[in-house]
Amino acid sequence: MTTSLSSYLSPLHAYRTDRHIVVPTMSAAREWMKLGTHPLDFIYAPSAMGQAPALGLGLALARPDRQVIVLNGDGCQLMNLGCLVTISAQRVPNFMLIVCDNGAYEVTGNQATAATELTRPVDRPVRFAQIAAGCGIPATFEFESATDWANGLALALSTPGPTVVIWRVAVDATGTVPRSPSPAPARGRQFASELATRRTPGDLNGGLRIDAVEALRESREEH
Ligand SMILES: Cc1ncc(C[n+]2csc(CCOP(=O)(O)OP(=O)(O)O)c2C)c(N)n1
Ligand SMILES: [Mg+2]
Repeated sequence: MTTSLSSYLSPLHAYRTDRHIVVPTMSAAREWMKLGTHPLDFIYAPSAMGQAPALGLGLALARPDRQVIVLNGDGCQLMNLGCLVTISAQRVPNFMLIVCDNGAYEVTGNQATAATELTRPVDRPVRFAQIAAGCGIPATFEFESATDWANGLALALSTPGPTVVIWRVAVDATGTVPRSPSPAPARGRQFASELATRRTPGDLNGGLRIDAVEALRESREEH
């Protein structure tokens, strides 16, 4: 696997607008911050592995007018596979979970996960996209290269979610722990204030319209 995380992040960073809330964690948080952050980013850099998708799900439920993109580590995903079941049950069309699958716990020193093919029987691979589909996630995508991702990004982001995207990413041997950009409580307040005051563009990606999102929310509330 030779595709760097930053080469996947760059086209997403260029594509994102005020319609998107981005919640990056672990090595993705570190690399996303290097590209420059947006007021509607929430850098999730505590040690609570596996909880970023739940934060993103809550944001997607609360703000159907925005599209929420969570950038999760594969190790974090393994620590909370059950979040996929909760996410699919909630029918959030405006939610995308991206799993940065580097096969390792990069930020703590590149220890191999139990899912990486390097340590597993070759005939017993772990496929996150299949796990997501088996948990009822309606849209799953897997990308092996940043070029494929750059070409497929618009389609993936305009497909009604919840969506799970897997990036097969090279591990960065020099990877370090992401630093929280500032104290989390202050950032939380600032983020909430931006969400409350920043104008939301009229539709999501020109495809997912607000009225459709509202209709889905109403049908969800009926269940
Ligand atoms: C329960 C628990 N075990 C271990 C840790 C230490 N820890 C913090 S981040 C991390 C690795 C995260 O790996 P991954 O989600 O794959 O992200 P990557 O670093 O590869 O981007 C580990 C093991 C922790 N925070 N919590
Ligand atoms: Mg990892």
